[in-house]
Amino acid sequence: MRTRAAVALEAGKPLEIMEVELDAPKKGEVLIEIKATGLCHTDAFTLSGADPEGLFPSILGHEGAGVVIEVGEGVTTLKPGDHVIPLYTPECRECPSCRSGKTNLCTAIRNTQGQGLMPDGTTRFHMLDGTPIYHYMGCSTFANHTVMPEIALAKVREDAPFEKICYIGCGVTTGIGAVINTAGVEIGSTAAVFGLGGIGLNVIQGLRMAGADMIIGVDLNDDKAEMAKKFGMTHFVNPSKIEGSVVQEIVNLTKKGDDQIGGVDYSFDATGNVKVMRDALECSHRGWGVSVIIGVAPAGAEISTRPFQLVTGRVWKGTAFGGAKGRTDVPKFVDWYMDGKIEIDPMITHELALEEINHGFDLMHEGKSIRAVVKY
Ligand code: NAD
Ligand code: AHE
Ligand code: ZN
Repeated sequence: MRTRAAVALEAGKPLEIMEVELDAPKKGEVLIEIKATGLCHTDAFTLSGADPEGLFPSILGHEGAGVVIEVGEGVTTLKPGDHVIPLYTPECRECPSCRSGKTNLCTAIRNTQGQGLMPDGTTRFHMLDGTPIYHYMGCSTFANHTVMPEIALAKVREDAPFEKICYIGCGVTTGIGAVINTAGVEIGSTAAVFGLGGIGLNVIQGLRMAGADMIIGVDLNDDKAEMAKKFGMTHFVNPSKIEGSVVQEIVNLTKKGDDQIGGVDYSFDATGNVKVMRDALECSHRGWGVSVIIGVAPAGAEISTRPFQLVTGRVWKGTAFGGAKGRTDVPKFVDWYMDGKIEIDPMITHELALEEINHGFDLMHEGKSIRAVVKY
């Protein structure tokens, strides 16, 4: 069939809207009509050329929601008409990682996914002249239709609006999951969140749900503070507008009573900047502070700190998709949204047509959007 897509032809160039060919789903695969997709900073990161796994030409996008149109041979858990959220972290429930119960990082199809291919080693997308187009994170939601493995689709309730729940496909789950699954934040905790964008705001929302007392937001853009306050931020620090270091500022903010050491119980990097990751670790409390890396850093970037920071009890962790097991947890996030337990609507600051997708990335780079969503 033919479908419309925003194609990344080359690194650093705007996406091009064009008709592409999409093959029918093969064994274990499902054809989806994508109804809406969010624009995550990771899409911009890959388009920039900084992603070691970035491939071109490809169809980016990994934060979608849609409807099953057709299922391939052997598909048993989905049928045409089902509403689904694509999962860049699948859940096969059979691989050693899934069986371990210790991680959400299913390994069933990770190798081919990283090569922009379906599990059989080929692509379903082609240019009209037959040139293969790579898949992206196994999802490619910047196409009106896509083909995905059954194990990478979460079936969700049918009364949930696509243009809102697409955000659960990455940002919402990553941010809230980082707090609940990865950090395991307790009631009364203190926390610092670096980067108050589409991920950081969801970390803040997760911290409020977990019952954190002090939630310090850090961003270079003052405009991000207003929305963060609405989601539960109690203190704001703009590192470019303080006298000393951001680490010292946070340590001072958290000194209380006879605890004059200071530092937060939990910190989160949602910027992708390795210097910020270091600050996030070093502003966490001696003896027990836990710092979670969420941000994705460019090819070649490395983190560093004095080992003494870890010797003295701080823990450095990372999280992918908030530690969530997609087919199990994503339908629950959709229920939480529909039941009013989590908020999504205020964070979707822009709704665009596919033709306007490059404008959506401009808004992201200018710091003017939280989430822009393309509605097909
Ligand atoms: P975003 O662009 O919406 O937000 C980033 C925020 O960080 C912005 O508000 C920006 O002003 C702020 N910022 C940038 N540099 C800063 C600095 N030096 N100090 C303080 N603030 C700074 O991006 P997003 O969609 O929220 O994504 C955030 C990061 O999370 C990206 O690196 C993205 O690739 C990554 N990510 C990771 C996962 C995962 O599973 N680990 C999932 C989604 C996104
Ligand atoms: N391809 C990059 C890494 C990108 C990355 O870390 N992706 C996150 C999700 S970001 C979503 O917005 C992730 O889930 N990683 C786990 C995985 O298996 O990819 C690189 O550096 O090679
Ligand atoms: Zn993402």
